[in-house]
Parts: sequence; C-alpha cells; structure tokens
Amino acid sequence: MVAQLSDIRPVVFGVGRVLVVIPTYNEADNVAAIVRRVRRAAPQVEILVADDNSPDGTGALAAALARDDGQVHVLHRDGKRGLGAAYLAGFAWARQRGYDAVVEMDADGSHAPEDLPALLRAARDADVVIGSRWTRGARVLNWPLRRLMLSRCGNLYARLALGVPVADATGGYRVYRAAVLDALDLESVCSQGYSFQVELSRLAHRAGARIVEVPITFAERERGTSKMSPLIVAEALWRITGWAMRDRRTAVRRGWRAATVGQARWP
Ligand SMILES: Nc1nc2c(ncn2[C@@H]2O[C@H](COP(=O)(O)OP(=O)(O)OP(=O)(O)O)[C@@H](O)[C@H]2O)c(=O)[nH]1
Ligand SMILES: [Mg+2]
Repeated sequence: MVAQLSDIRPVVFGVGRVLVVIPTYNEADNVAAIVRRVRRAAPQVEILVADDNSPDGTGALAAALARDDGQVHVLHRDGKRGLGAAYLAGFAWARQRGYDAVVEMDADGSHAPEDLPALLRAARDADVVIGSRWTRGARVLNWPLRRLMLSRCGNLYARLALGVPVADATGGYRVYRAAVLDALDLESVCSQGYSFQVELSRLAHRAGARIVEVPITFAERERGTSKMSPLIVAEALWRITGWAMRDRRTAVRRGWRAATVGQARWP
C-alpha cells in the first residue's frame, strides 16, 4: 500500500508533529521576524499565526508569509477578543488537524525561538513544559523593575493562593502535549488576558499533568506596542482570588463529607 502524504508524521524532537501558535494583535513590525526565527531554530515545526483582525495589517503580512511557506498558516479572527480566546482557537485548530504538541509563543520576540528545541526536548517526558523566567539558569533582559515586581508578585500570589507548584505560572512560552489538551476542560476557560496562563496551569495541575519548567532567556519587546494594561492585571487578581475561594470551598465540602462518613484524617 502506498502511504499518503498526510500519513507521514515527521517526529520532531520525539514529540511528533508540532504547531507553534503565535497570537497577534498589531504586530506588523514583528510577525515576519518571529516566523523567520522559528523556522530557523526548529525547521520541522509548523506555525499558526492567530490574528484578531489587527488594524495595522498583521493578518495580511502573515497571509503573505503563509503563501510562500507551506509550514506557515494563518487563522484570521473577526476582532480583538483577547489572548486567551486566540489561544483556544489555535488549540482547536491544532487538534482538528492531529498535531501532537502545541506551543504558545508571543510575537514580540520576548520568547526566543532559539529556546524552542530545549522546550520540545523536555516535552518528551512531560505533559506541559513552561519556558520559565523564574527557575535557576533563566535570564530576564531589559525589563523595568515595575514589570519584574509584577511578575514576581503575581507568581507568588498564584502559587500561594492556588497551590500550583510552578515558579512561572504566568509565563506564556509553553508546550502542551495533545493528550493533556484533550484532558482539560477548555470549554470552562474564561480568562482573556494573561490570567489565561494561570488558569491553564491550575487546570493542568488539577488534572495530574506532569509540568516541567525549562529556564529561558526572556527579553523585553523591542518593537510594537504592549497590550498589557491595568485591566489585564485586575483580571488576573480577581480570577486567581475567585479560583482560590472556590478551591477552598471544595476542599471544605470534601473534608465535611469525609468526616460525616468517618473518613476524616484530622484529629
Ligand atoms: N490574537 C490576539 N493576540 C493578542 C491579543 N492581545 C495580545 N495579543 C498577542 O499576545 C502576545 C503577548 O502580548 P504582549 O502585548 O506582548 O503582552 P505582554 O507580553 O504581557 O506585554 P509586553 O511586556 O509589553 O510584551 C503578543 O503576540 C500580542 O500580539 C488579542 O486580543 N488577540
Ligand atoms: Mg510581550
């Protein structure tokens, strides 16, 4: 029997077919460079640019890149609906097409494509790999003190409030194996901004996923404008607090139920 082209599944770094999802909103200055760097750093992977109808024409630039390169794809979305929604659409796109692993990567160069091979190698023995800014060996370049503090405090709060055992729960440079995406209740995900990363960390941890952190070199964006806003910070604070309260209520209910059937562990 002759194999169809679609049957051939290149094994990349031992994790199968990989799709790098790059959400974009007004990244015309960055999109070509990031695609080029990913293609150079990991030539076997494919790329999906998930553009929210950027007014600066990022979608059209990505479409031109896709025309020239069969490993580059574009998902044109109606309008700005947040990073979380763009990633969920990218995950669904990947799962419909049978990719074995999905990578999250920002378009602005903060997530160095040159670190991608290390993340993919780590994914051989993990369900989720987080490119971490806050583990030994990581470097954060050119970030103002205000952003460093925000990231450190946000991570501390997420870890204490939710018990998620990772140093960089807000980090957005990640690999998800397909099986773990299938195991998570992605329909329940409601975050729009970067609390999306915390929400997925929490879901993956609760699902028993093997989460591994790999140190990265993270650099401040050099071109284009940040979409980070006080609203995004407020969303993260408010959602983390809500999940923590829900987790406590569930733990108390479970303890109460166990106690009433004589299985309580506490004295
Ligand atoms: N599709 C889509 N992409 C978005 C949206 N908001 C942000 N992005 C993209 O998500 C990535 C991260 O956004 P950034 O603005 O870099 O946010 P940040 O990294 O927290 O902030 P900076 O420190 O300024 O880099 C970038 O590639 C953005 O273009 C959105 O609403 N839709
Ligand atoms: Mg950024």
